[in-house]
Amino acid sequence: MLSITERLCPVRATVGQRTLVMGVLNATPDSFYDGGRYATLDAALARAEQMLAEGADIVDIGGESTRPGAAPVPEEEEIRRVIPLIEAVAIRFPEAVISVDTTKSRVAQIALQAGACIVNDISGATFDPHMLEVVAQSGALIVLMHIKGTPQTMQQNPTYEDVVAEVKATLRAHAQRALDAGIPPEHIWLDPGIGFGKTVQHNLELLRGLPKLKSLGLPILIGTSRKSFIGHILGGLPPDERLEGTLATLALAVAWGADIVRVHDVKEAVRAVRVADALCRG
Ligand code: YH5
Repeated sequence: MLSITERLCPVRATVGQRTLVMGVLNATPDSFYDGGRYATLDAALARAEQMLAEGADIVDIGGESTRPGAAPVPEEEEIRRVIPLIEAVAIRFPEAVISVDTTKSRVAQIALQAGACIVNDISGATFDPHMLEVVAQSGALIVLMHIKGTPQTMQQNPTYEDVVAEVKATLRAHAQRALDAGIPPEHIWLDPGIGFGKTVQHNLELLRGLPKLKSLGLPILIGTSRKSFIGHILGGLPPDERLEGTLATLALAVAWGADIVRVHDVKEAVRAVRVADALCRG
């Protein structure tokens, strides 16, 4: 079994050189249209294999739906959903870099023992007081995302005086807390949290304001994939019709300094960011 430090090598060597693609793998029961646990695990493993073959640098495995208004998932249920899949992916694909999408320190701790090396925390490590110590003592990398409120409340009339300035100040504070907890700067990525307590206009301002977030000096992850602001701009298109709009956001996010993009459509995203990288990074 590789250590967390060894598992992190490929991302540490490439981040900042080219745009990394994080593929979304949902371990929620509705995601693979199936009641039986083994069939579900098999379908999810097949999807992981496909994403890796399509060029995903990271596979992001989550068991809690963080869509607006979604009910929280109890810790034991999240563990039942996520840990067998992380273990299976880590064993079948020993080179895969796995992140766990969770806000719970116990889920993170078990996931890191099962083969994950990145914790993707949509709360910026604010929902669980033990998250930063778990990440610090394991040697894992953490993604600290901005959210206004909770997934239950975030879309209830979010307001900001200056969304870019407020998100930047919060992300700076999140990073400082992580540093104070003993996490090295090379193990901290920041994310403005597109769609998490933001209106369509806020999301657009945040993407346009990416160069200002870059001045925090840490890698920036952007998650726009299939999100509702894209459907809104395109006259109300449903999630499965938002690929082209997503690719437009990726190209500009790369131009404005995104280092990692989190996407559902790996093949298309890899092609888009490779071309954007060639244009932007020479
Ligand atoms: C993110 O931005 N997002 S889960 C609603 C949709 C489509 C997609 C159909 N986890 C992020 O992907 N982690 C999620 O409407 C994330 N950054 C990071 N770091 C939400 C999601 C989605 C929601």
